[in-house]
This record gives sequence, structure tokens and C-alpha cells, in this order.
Amino acid sequence: MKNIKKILALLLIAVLAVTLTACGTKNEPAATTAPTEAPAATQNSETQAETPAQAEAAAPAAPVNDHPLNAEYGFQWTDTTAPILNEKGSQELSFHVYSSKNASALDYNDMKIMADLYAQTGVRVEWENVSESVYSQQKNLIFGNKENRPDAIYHAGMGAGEIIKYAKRKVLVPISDYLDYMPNFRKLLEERPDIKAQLLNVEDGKIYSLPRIEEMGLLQSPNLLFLNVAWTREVIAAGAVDGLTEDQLKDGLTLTAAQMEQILVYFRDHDMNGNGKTDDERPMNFVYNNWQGNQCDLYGMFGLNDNLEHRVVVDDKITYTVQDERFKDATNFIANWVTDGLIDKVSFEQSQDNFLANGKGMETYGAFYWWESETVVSNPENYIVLSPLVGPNGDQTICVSNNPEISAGEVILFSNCKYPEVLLSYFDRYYDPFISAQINYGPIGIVYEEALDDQGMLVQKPLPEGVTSDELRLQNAPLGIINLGEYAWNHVVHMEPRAQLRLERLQLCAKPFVPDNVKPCPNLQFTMEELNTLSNYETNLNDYIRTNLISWLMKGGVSDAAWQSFQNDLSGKVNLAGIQKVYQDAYDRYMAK
Ligand SMILES: [Ca+2]
Ligand SMILES: [Ca+2]
Repeated sequence: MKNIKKILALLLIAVLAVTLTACGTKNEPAATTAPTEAPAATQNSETQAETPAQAEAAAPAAPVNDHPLNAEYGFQWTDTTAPILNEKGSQELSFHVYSSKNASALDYNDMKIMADLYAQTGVRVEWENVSESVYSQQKNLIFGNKENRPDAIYHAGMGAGEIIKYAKRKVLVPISDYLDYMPNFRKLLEERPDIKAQLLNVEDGKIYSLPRIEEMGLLQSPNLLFLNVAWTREVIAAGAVDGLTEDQLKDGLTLTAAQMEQILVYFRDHDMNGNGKTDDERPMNFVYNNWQGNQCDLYGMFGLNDNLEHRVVVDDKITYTVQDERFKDATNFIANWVTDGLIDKVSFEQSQDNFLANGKGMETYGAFYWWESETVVSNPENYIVLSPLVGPNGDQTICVSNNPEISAGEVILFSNCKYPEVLLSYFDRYYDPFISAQINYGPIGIVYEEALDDQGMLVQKPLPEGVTSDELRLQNAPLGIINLGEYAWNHVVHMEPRAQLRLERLQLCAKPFVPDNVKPCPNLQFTMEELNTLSNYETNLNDYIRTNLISWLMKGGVSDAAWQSFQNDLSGKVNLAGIQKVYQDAYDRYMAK
């Protein structure tokens, strides 16, 4: 029976993999670079991690405790550097953990970091890997199959609503009942009440999932404006832009909307790339409503901190930018740039893959919004990064996105797990920053040297011939539950050079332009009733805004009458007030903790 299931699962993977390769996948903030999904590697359950190397080492005896598993299996959790189980426990106990994985990643059973963790802890985990799409298709089946659930799901991707639902049905282990067995996680919750508040179930005050925490300060500003500096020199030489000199063309340059307009007009009307055609330059580019490189920063010209949900916290109030008169003015201003051919219309239709492909080869981008310039254009040295544009009324601010740096539902345990305290002691090790770094970037011995540097930090090994650092990472790092924040970046692991460069750019061109009273909306926990309100109205609200906005931006703007009827709908049938109240109540609870 089990074999038949396995064969069926493999067939399903093969079929899905073919479909997936055809569609490609989206890039998400947390994932590094996963351009395409390929067939999942055939599972090789024969390959098992080696026997714990430390089992016979002369480690100090495990602390005595009266847990029933201590006498036979040496179960201990207080010394986080010693094995959790003894030799016998490592042989006789095992846990079945189901996990989706990135297509480029090795089977987790074959990953060095997993073998190392087995060696260090004595806790044997048998991983069942599937592709991300198979997981999303099988998720409900797994939760519904009472008789045959794994012990846990890694990369569980649980939403607040799913957790409430399954917690109520007693399907999930209340992890907060086991904090005594989790010294690292317990300490994290004590030190970071804000993280704890993002995890607590409103209905019973318990925690049912383990989070991923990767705090780099990069996600709040997913757009940056890059300008072709070689082309701009020509605009200056032609005397076509007011008040701008060549020596000002450096990273961090502030331009007014009027100056930008003059520059874009020149790009539009001239053969900037010298191929004999004046009409193949794309003056300004972005990818409409994409998680990065979207249109939201343009609204900063009118003093709005917009984002894809148009929802931002101002003075601790949940605020919708689309209810602000300035949103109308901004929309009309931006729509004029589209009508005049200064913003490339393709920006509203292209996928991010198209956008990236069009940036390569013959230079066509005059200015563009993106996470970084290096992945977009062939010659990034031709581009500088700009501070936000100053709008016609003197406003200068930037998008504040709601992309969270903490994902709440990354791992769950099923209540059929026989020894949740043992498995949770094991997962607790993932929150040790040295383990977190290896979970996120790859293990010591492959990605990092065995020896630390003078400061006690991990040292990158030279790359093997013909392999990029992204490839090495994706192959060897499972990603998932980690705790990497300020402490880790200062004491354990250096941020990757690309992340450091981006952070420097944000410190120059983004962070100074966010007012102190404006914040992103954190992960919030809702009651069942609130979730019902959101599921009844929120999709409709998003569709309603998106449909109107794209038509206004592409068709010359919004009339006063159309704006008024839009406002009437928002406060009427679309029930924005109801949705806003749900977020406000949840936010107030979050702030009170
Ligand atoms: Ca042109
Ligand atoms: Ca040209």
C-alpha cells in the first residue's frame, strides 16, 4: 500500500513538473533565485545520515531529569551543545517530516547540514520532500487524512486562518506547551515580545507554528529608482534639463518630478542607444503590482507611503492610501507620464521575467524601478540609484511595503506525533544562530570554512569551479526556520555582498525618506469572526482597486466624478470600513502585548 502511494506520488510529481516548467515560477522575497522549477529529484530513501559521531565522545553525562525517555534514550534538552538522544535513542526513535523543497535543492535526506544535525543531536528525521506545487495541491489531503499524517510539516506555509481552524480541531500540537524543551526559542520569545505577539493564536493564546525570522531591513522598501547616467550626461550637454550638472550624477541624487520629466522626454525623442532608431528607448519602466520594482514609489511624489495593499500604519492607525485625495492627484500625474510615453506602457503588462530579459543586450532602459540594478541590465555601472523624486508640491517620500521579515507558519507538528518534546528540542537547535546561518546559506564544510575568523564569524569558502554562490546555496541550504537578525549579522555570519550593497543603497535613498510615524502592517492574528469578514470582502476589495487603478493609469487618469463614485463604492458595497476595523482591532491587540 505504502509503495503504491509512493509511486502515485512520484507520477504526480513528474506530471506537475512538466506543467510547471512550462509556466515558470514567481520569485518571492524570501527565496533567493529560483528561475524555473525542474522535476523534483527522485527520492532516495536508501541514503541515510550517518550514525551520530558524538554518541561515543566523552561528553559530560546528560543532566539527570525525570522525563520518561531519559532513562532509556538519554533524552535531554538543557545543554544545547550536547546530543538530545543517546545512541539507542538515535537508532530506535525517528520522525517523519514532510517538506516541500526548491527544485534545485538536494533531497533533505542527502543534505550535509541534516547529517550534521543528526550527528550533533542524535535525533533521526526522515524527510519526505515534494515540490512546492505538489505540496500546495496535497496540503488539504494531508491535513484531512487522520490515519496517516507525518509528525510535522516543514515549509508549511500556514496562514493565520488555517492555524486557527486546525488548532480548534486539535489537529496541531500547541507548541507553546513545550517551551521548556526549547531553550533557544523560549529565549527568543522572551527577548522579542513583538515576535511573540505575531504568533499567539487569538482564540486560546497559544502558539501553533514555528517562525522564520530573517531581519535584514531589506523588504520594507522593495523598489529603488535607477537612472541611466550615460544618457543623462547627454541630456545635460544638450541643455535639455534645468538645474542639473554632470558632477551631481552620483548615487543618492535627488531630482524633482519636473527635472525627471525633462530627462524622460529627451530619452523618448532621441536615439540614446545609437542604433539608428529613436523609438526603441523605454524612458521609465517598472512591473505593475509586482512585489518588487512596482509603481508604488511614484506615489511618494504626492506624500503617500503606498504599497500593493494600499494599507499602511500611520500614527498607529490602519490607513488606506486610496481614500486620500492625494491618491487621485498622484494617479492623474502618473497617468500623464504614461500618456506621453515617458512611462513605458509595457510596465503594466510585462511579467518580471520579461522585464529582466528586456534589460539585457542593447541598452533600452532610461530609468527603472527594481530591487537592484545588477540583475536587470547588462551594464549596471551605467546606472545610478536616485533618492525619491520630489513631487510638484515638494513632497518626497517612498513606498512602505507590508512584506514581513517574519513568517509565522513555517513549521507545524501534528498531534499524532508521539514525542513532540523530542522533535521540538531538535527544531529548537535551528534557532541557534550558527545553525540558522547554515540552514539559510549552506553548511560548514561546503559553503563555510571549518575555522571561524578572528571575530568568531563564519568564513566563506572559495567557490568550486563553475558554480555560482546562488547555485551552491540553493543546492545545500534547506532554508526554513531560522533566527537571523542584528545579533547574527554582527557576531555570526556576514550578510552576502549583494544584500550589503542593497542595504547601503536603502540607507542612502530610502530609509531617510520614511516619516517616523509611518510603519508597515505587521503579521496580525485574527479571531474566527474577523477572518470571516476578511474572507468575505477582502479579495473583492483588492480586485476592485486593481481594476480601477490600472484603467486610470493607462487611460489618461481619473475624473472627479469617477473618483467620487469610487469613494462611494469603497465606503458602501466594498465594505472598506469593515475590513479596516478588523485590521485596526487586530493591530490594537498586537500593540497591547
Ligand atoms: Ca528615444
Ligand atoms: Ca534607439
